[in-house]
Amino acid sequence: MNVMSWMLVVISALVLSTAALSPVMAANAAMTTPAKPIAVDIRDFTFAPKTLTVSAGTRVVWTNRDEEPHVVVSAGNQFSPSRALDTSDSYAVTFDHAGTYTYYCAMHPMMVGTVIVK
Ligand SMILES: [Cu+2]
Repeated sequence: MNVMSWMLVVISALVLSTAALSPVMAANAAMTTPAKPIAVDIRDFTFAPKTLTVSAGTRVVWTNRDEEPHVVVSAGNQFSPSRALDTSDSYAVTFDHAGTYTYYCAMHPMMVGTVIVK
């Protein structure tokens, strides 16, 4: 085996091993550390923030800061509705799948919010 053909063997071995490793590397890159819960306040008859963008797997926690009860309801029935939340009550949903989740308050349907899951 001369030097040139030996070089070709080394190069093709490198290319093959890189190709074999890349799916593993892609999988590692896609893995994210568990996200911390994200808070949405219900205050003055609005959801704050009104639109929230989170990564998949994030837990979103709504807390009612008003004196009036509120109910968090998914517009497309994509997650279970909360019970009536009294002052300081919380409701949490973990969003495992990418998508756009619009929700509203069952008692005040003009109160609308959106969770965008990437
Ligand atoms: Cu309400």
